[in-house]
Amino acid sequence: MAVVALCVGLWAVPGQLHGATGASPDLNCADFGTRERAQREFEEHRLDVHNLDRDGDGRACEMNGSTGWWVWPAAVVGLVAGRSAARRRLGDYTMVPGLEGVLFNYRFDKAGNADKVPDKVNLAAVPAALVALPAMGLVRDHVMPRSATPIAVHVATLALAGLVAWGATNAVHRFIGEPAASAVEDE
Ligand SMILES: [Ca+2]
Repeated sequence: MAVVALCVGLWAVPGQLHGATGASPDLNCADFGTRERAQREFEEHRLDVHNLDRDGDGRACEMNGSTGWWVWPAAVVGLVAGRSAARRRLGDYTMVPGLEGVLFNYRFDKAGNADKVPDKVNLAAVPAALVALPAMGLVRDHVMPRSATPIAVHVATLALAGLVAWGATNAVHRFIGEPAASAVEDE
């Protein structure tokens, strides 16, 4: 018991000293999951108080992982998956498996012939998902924990984009309506 109390005491005292002096806790590159988050911390202080930029080139924790442009494809996959799941639930169309079902719908004319048409909404998701880059930058730097890794940011991107697409598809269906059975599987 005494040993535990001593350990807790030794661990707690430095924290209390920090609190007493009002200084922020010392941070190292290992405390940051991404170099972008470390960069934001670095830029918040005029001096490099945490010594995150040892070579002094203005870039913090270069050895840390980066979320980079991978947020973009993660958002595209999330948007398409969320929309597809919602449309499947709404019964708008029969899913065509694979990439073909993502890129194309099948529409029947009066004679009953199937017409393959590009899915413009899914195609529009590719440039639209660029919005996720600044948006997820804000989420990563202001909402997620400091230690969130690039994988965690990408999973969050996928989930958020999926939820947005799911909600938007259901809202469009409710307020505007989509053509019923606009696409069915090609026979
Ligand atoms: Ca540096």
